[in-house]
Amino acid sequence: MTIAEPLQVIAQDGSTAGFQVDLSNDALLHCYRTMLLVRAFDDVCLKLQRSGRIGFSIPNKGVEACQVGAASALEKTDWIFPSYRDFGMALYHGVKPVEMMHNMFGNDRDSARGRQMPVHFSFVQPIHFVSISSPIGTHIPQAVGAAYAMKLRGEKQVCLASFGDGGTSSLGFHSGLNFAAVWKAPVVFLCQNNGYAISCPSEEQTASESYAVKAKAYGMPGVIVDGNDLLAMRKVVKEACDRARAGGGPTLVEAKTFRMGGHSTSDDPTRYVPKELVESWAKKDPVARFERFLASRKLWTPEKGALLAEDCTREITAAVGEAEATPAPVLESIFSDVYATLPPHLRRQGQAAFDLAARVGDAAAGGGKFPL
Ligand SMILES: Cc1ncc(C[n+]2csc(CCOP(=O)(O)OP(=O)(O)O)c2C)c(N)n1
Repeated sequence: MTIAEPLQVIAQDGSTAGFQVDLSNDALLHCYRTMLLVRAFDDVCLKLQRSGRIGFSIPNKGVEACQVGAASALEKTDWIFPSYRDFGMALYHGVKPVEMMHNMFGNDRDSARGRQMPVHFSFVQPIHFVSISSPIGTHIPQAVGAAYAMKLRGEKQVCLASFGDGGTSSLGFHSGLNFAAVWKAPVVFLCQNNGYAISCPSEEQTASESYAVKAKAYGMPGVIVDGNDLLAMRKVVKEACDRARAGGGPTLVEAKTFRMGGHSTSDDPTRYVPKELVESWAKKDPVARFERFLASRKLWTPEKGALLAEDCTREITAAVGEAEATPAPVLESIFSDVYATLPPHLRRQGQAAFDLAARVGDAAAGGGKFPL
């Protein structure tokens, strides 16, 4: 069996062999800064978690171009059904790091007011970024349903459903792709194949020759793309969005990439990822490749890059200061925004909890801290 070569636009040396770049210099620099912001967010969150100030985070190092290139192909009216490793998609579209940081601390300004785990962001502005869902694959049929609704209403939006290689083993993947193709729903399925589902390598995940080939069985196009190449990602996701908007139905995009860190802050990848593999992918670092591309257009020097990286770290550090200083949600907020009229049994249970907190203090009643 031969596996198609992943589509590539930016060669390792940064050249693009006459490719027509459809982004302005400012837009290219915005993509670059977003990738640096993701890296800074990652670094700072790792330190926060290790020092016990937040409970949990998800590293994104290595997959930044995949997220940002895909996000750049979307319109602000489109909807993102993200995986938990898609920080760059939110940041690219203008979600402020501090809004994400409020969620990392589960404080009173977190959009879920502390009712979700850290990293489980949800935003309605400036783009619909649907709440990250921990159970793998559940958001895939949700994206299909939303896309089908858009089609029935005659709207021209697209849903992007993003998931990992492990996500392809979920029931949601199979039912979602099947119905999307049958209904010609305007949805783009992005499988970020980063080689592992926690410690499970791809060769134990599937016996198929690739993930993209699965598209054939459902009756939609499947494309393999270099996930460390921002412009190649943009190109294939944009083509898939255009087809979806024009009524041509869904596409499955397999982006080949690599996570250059742990699955989460609770994971130790040195126990299962061979050192040589990490070293070989480090040479294909997506941020360094984009820097070489920008340099070829006179948009980047090491000094400019260092200044921009410092600027991103400052922005993230300021976000931490603001989020950490924001109080935890008050206990009474557990039912806010949940019911129009609180059912009597919950009113009784809530009252019992509030009475307990009044007697023994909030800390004994939970204290709003994430228990990891
Ligand atoms: C239904 C379900 N089964 C198992 C888990 C535990 N789990 C959390 S992340 C993960 C691996 C997912 O890997 P992949 O989809 O490849 O995404 P990646 O983390 O590599 O980005 C698993 C098995 C879960 N969250 N949900």
